[in-house]
Amino acid sequence: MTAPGHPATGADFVVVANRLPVDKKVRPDGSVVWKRSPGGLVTALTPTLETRSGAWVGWSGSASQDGSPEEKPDVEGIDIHPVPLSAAEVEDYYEGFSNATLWPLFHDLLVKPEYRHDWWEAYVRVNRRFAETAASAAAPNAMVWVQDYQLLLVPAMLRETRPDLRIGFFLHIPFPPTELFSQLPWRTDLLEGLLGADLLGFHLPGGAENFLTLARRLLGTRTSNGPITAREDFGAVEYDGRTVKVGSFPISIDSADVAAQATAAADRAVTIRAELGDPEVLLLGVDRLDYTKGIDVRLASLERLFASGRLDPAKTVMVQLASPSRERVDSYIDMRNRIEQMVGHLNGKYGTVARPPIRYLLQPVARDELLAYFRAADVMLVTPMRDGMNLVAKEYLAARADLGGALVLSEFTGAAAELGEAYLLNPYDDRDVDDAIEAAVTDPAEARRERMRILHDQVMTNDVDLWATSFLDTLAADA
Ligand code: ADQ
Repeated sequence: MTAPGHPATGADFVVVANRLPVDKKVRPDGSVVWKRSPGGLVTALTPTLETRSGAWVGWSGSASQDGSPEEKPDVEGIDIHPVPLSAAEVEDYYEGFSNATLWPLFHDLLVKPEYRHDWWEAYVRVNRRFAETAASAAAPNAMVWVQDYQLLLVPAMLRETRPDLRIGFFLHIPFPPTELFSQLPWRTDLLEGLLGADLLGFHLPGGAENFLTLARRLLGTRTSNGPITAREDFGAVEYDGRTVKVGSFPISIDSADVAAQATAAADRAVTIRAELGDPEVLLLGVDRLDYTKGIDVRLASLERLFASGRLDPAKTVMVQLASPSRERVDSYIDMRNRIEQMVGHLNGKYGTVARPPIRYLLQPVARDELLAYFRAADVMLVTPMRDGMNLVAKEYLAARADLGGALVLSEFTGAAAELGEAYLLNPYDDRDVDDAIEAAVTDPAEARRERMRILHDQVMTNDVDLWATSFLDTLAADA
């Protein structure tokens, strides 16, 4: 029987994410083309979307003229439901509340968050639009999986109109401790928004525990207090006559696919090294251009290592591949200027005209080319000040089926919890950063290979399918 107001048909499994798995491009002549975007989330969820009747609710990535409904792109196997955003909503909900309030607050206040009531109002309005679209897409008793910090209010909004649904939520970024989260003028609204879910997933047990503490302190709810472990031991919050499960599900990548593609790119890797003048040491950084990623940390360390003679700039090349991100947000403009200045300074001081030690690209690199760089690099530098997980580290490890290379990894990434054999460092400690990079370059080949053997195996075993399946099985249990 169909409950009143519910669609008679609809999808059994609905993903709700800020972005659709396709990007809308408007050509100069005004015509529209949709391009499939090869994001990790799409790869992770495609098998589930294809085996059930699956739908995806999200924004196309470009502002609508007047908030008018979007046309529906045709994507094989997935029923796409675009959520239109006006230019003002992109500014206030996306660039504003999501990326200039929540993002810095959830990343240890690396820049100062702005608390603006007009941004909050847009966030509430847009979250409601996502929830309404999801409600109309979902079949009775469907499973709905809401993704990430742009949509914290959607679980409760969805439950209000569709109590029949099984609702999961996963946070892709760190979840902060009470002392930071409590700065938010809308802290209880956001907690109540999340508690509309049946299952709340975080990368690390620490994020899940922060959530339980906040629910207890700010809402006075009863919560479990036993330990939480990845995919096995869960926490619980008693709220509104229901039990909300809280757990740790470290995300990963399609490891087998990355390994196979990287092996196929082995020849290109040799060419890349030749194009760079066959340096003795090739260091690599690959990041969205974001102040959380610590690109400045690694550049500052190189300056010290060159200045002290611990690394020879004539024999070392560092390639930094950065993809443009959130280009209209002020803190991103400032950081880009700082990084470009550091690159110029290092090349000016330590390079020759023929051979600058730093090669910097600010453009997305094609997937096969990226994998060839992973395969070519002697040392991968992953040095964030804070990162929920960091998939680049895992992609690099999967790409090294040859057991070559070495990973330098910040302790402040979620990935560090699983990758203890990496050259771990504290990005706030200059000497520790320098020592870790130097060790990764100079340790005996056999020691580096042994570390890589363990790390490569870890990533091959714990892949994105394990992440998605363990979350969805936990969500389906006790339904
Ligand atoms: P991000 O902050 O975007 O993700 P990350 O996990 O490293 O960070 O993923 C970035 C992706 O973009 C990787 O697949 C990488 O290969 C790709 N990429 C980066 N630079 C590129 C370039 N120059 N060219 C082409 N591709 C590039 C958020 C959280 C993370 C969390 C993920 C998933 O901030 O902590 O790991 O979500 O949950």
